[in-house]
Amino acid sequence: MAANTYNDDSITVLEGLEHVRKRPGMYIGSTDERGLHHLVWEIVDNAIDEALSGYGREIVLTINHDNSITVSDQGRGVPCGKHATGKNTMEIIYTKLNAGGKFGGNGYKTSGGLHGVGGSVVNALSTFMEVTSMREGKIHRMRFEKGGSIVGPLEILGDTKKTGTIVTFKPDPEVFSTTLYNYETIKTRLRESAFLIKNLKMVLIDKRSGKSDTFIYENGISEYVTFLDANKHPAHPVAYFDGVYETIEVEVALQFVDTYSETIVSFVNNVRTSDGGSHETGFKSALTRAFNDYAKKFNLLGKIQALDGTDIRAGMTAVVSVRITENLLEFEGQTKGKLGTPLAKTAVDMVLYDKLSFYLIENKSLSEAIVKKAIKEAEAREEARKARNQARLDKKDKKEMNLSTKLAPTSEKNKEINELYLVEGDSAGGSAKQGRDRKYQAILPLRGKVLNTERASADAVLKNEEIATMIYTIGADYGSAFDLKKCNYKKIIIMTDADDDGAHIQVLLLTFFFRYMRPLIEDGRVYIACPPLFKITKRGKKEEIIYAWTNEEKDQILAKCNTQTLVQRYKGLGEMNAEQLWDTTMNPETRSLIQVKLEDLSEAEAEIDILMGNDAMRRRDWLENHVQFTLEEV
Ligand code: 28G
Repeated sequence: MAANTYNDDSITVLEGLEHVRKRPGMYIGSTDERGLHHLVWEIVDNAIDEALSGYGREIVLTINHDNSITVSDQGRGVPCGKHATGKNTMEIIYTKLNAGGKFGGNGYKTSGGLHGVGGSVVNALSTFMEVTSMREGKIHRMRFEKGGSIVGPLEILGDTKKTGTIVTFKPDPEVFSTTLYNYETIKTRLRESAFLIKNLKMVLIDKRSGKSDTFIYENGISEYVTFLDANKHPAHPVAYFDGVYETIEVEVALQFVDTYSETIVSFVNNVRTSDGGSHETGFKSALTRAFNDYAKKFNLLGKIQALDGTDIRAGMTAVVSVRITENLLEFEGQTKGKLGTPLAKTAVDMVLYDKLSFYLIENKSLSEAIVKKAIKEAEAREEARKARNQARLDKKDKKEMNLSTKLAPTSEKNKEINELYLVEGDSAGGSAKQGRDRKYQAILPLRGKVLNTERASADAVLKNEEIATMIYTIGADYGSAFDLKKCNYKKIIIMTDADDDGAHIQVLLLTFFFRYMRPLIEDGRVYIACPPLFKITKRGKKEEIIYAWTNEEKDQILAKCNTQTLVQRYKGLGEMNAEQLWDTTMNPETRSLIQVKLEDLSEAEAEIDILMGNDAMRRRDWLENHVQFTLEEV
């Protein structure tokens, strides 16, 4: 029987794959949702590599009913001839670690070289994997089960004129904490690849829901910038620059819009560098130099010495993509999301400076407008700095910026436990002030809508009273000067009504923290309070009050009640008295808090401005997809 002939071989082969199953983290980072999706990226990257080598322009990814994944490409087909070892090459590629899939030795055609582990790792972590290779006129197929065991020899299924590879795999539930694939996650990634590789067609099909999307971009990263700037008002068509320095290929697309925030998304070999690195440094350097040289040349600076990079970049969206040969690749940082390669700085700087300088002269009115905006930003910063100094002086005078009327501070100073509640509305703020534990809970009521910091200039943001108060009470400055160590609070808790307005206020505050105090979010200090939706009063000898946070919970409670009950639906925090607010929402023993985490900060960065348009539904969607709400473990 065929299975027997394969048994001996599979034992030796499995030594490698067994290690993958024992220590999956070493190969795919984690075994949670992220690791689960990592399997998909590995297989898709192989298909992309084949396309980058010049074979096939279309990749189709199907999420099957059973959460297995099928990827197909139109490349040359995985080789399946006899390997030097006597086995067929396909078997080697999918059962030996680091063999095949990724093409070594032919320059920068790998997708990142970060996790280049490929098909065998995916095989090791799957309940089954099936590889079909169409080449040399035949359809070849091989199937593996339960972590890469060979079920039978390579089969020839028939003849074909096509070429390409089809891989299907099903992640092993014994390995992963979840095996449910997320359509949006895969969609975002495929779209990103399509943006990065001009004319690469990416098709996504979800058999579970019937959803489907196709991505193909003739103009690559220029269209990426257009996508990121949807809903904004561009000051000019996207500018695109490319060139090669030594062996490094550089592509930059950028656009200035009517808002003030800065978005830079960077890539190395089509892999996102979420912490930037030398290529981003080179980009910023070229931009600052080109604009300053231009401004000096045309006498636009006036009293100012030089423009600051951050001021120039206000309202700029840019995508920077470089391709580097494997021998030059260096990554830094804990998550290896930062490019180290020093030559990449020089490359981007050199390529961009010349071309951008030329562009600025060719587009004088635009260049002048950006320089003027940057000068205004610089002046605003200077004003804000003066205002801060003044505030410090005022504080010495015990005037405390007339904050004392609004902020109810904690009675004890303890950065390690103190909490700041940001409360929607004055009336809820009043209850919160009464109900709180004043030792360590501070209350700041917010009047009306919070300023949309995405749409406002740094100047306007800092002049806004609510925001100035927040910056002041948090006490750790903001922007590049933000210093987490100085933060006065361990937890910053957003407490709003559980309605649309409340959700809007949450997003506005998160946007502010994201743009001006990002380390707060990264450090997990930002929370959302969860007020209950229902108050159930049980009538009887002794009246008893029970709270419910969801409809289901309410129904369960009512089903268990045999006495007369009164159900009250809370419309807002204002309907709760101080004691109720403490019991349900502020008492650490009974409250539930949602910790705000951003799964992928650069993704959030790119989309937060789309989000800040006027569509409440899209905002909700975004929040649900991108902000991980994790219930605090008490
Ligand atoms: C559909 C999902 C994922 C792939 C290929 C094509 C070749 C290949 C893949 O070769 C072994 C090692 C270095 C050459 C290469 C075919 C050359 C000639 C290939 C994929 C052989 C790997 N003919 N397509 N691997 N190399 N698609 N899609 O995995 O020397 S993997």
